[in-house]
Amino acid sequence: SSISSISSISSTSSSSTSPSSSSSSPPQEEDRKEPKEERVVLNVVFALSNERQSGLFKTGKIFETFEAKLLHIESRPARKVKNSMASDLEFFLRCEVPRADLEEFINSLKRVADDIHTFPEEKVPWFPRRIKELDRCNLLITKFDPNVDQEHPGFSDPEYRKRRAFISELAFSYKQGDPLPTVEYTTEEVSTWREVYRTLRTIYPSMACSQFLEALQQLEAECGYGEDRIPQLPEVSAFLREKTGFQLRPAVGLLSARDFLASLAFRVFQCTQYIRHASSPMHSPEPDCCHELLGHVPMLADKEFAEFSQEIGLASLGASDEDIEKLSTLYWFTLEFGLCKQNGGLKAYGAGLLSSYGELVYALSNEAECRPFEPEETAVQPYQDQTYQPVYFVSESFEEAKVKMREYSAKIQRPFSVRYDPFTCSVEVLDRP
Ligand code: HBI
Ligand code: NLE
Ligand code: FE
Repeated sequence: SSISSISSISSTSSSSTSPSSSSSSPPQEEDRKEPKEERVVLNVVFALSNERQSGLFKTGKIFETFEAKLLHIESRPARKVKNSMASDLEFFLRCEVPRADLEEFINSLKRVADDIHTFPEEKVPWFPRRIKELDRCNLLITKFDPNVDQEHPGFSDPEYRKRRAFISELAFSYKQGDPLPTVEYTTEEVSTWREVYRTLRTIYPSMACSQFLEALQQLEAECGYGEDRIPQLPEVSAFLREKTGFQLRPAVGLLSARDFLASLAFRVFQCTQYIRHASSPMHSPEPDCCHELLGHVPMLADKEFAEFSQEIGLASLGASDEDIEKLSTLYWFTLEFGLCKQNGGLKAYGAGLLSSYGELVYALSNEAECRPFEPEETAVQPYQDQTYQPVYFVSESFEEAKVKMREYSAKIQRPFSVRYDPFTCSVEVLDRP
């Protein structure tokens, strides 16, 4: 191996943001916090002439002083040192150092070695490379959870909370490749579904985009969609696989944007199985099975939407926190709350609109503010996740939204690029030259 091909995207225990996957309960945000003293990974290359080779052992002392951790060391014959002899050596070290001591650490090394070069390593957040690693992408955001959020209509309903805990258990223990769990829904749950389905069904023909209407018709004909029963994950996932290669996996609840987006890169959609509280069928701030099955699933059955979704997912892998924030805002204003022009009228294609009677009617009324979709501007628009959106973004066509989004994603800076390999269901990571 050669020193010039140093990879800058490996992760160490302190630079990885991934939790351990062994526990069956989902990791909380706490688990991913950085250790108190921030440490950085540094690549160091230096040469030692034959006479100064003892300098290598002096570096050991420096490591000790700064509590630096050696991660890798290799040597090779030196190339460019002045008057170099065949026995002169060049060393490559990869090490972890407290950020506060970085400068002093490098200065100390300079005193014992010749021709020293250092490259701080860019910190890339952990991301899944294989579909199996989605088992680690389950960071739960509990802000709208009925156990935490006092505004949640289920907060003061112990029966509802118990039921939610039971259904969550199915998703907690799920591992990629397991058969998808089914839920025996109660009469009350089915009647909530019925109300949601029936009211939305009446306004879809005039308010939903054509791709949605077409897919919904197919779901009704081939996949048991209708007001009398809540469709189950195995049948819906099989349907999507045939249409676009998307598959479902059960999710405990609202996931972090990073984990949620990462699964899209693999054409996996994280799907909640519980249903909203019976007292608020027309709007829920958190995702539930009505949102997933009525809002997302029909859109994911469309080839172009599926591609759009996967592309946002791929753009998110290993992105910085700031870029994740922007990508999830873009996701929010397109795939969740997007509007587009069709046959001279405004139609909804965002899943958050297509699963909420209240907001769908509002978004297409004269009261709502609409602006043209421009990724650079949309990405920094504050959004509302408790109630209706203050603004909606309109695309000329779905094609246009996808192309603009693609141009935006191409500008995100990452020290590598990714490519999805559908044969192995894995992400290839290509270092930029
Ligand atoms: N989690 N389970 C689940 N379902 C979603 O639809 C969802 C999510 N987490 C984040 C999210 N959607 C988005 O709104 C963006 O933050 C990516
Ligand atoms: N507000 C949506 C609904 O009521 O179905 C859910 C949005 C989830 C992000
Ligand atoms: Fe959603």
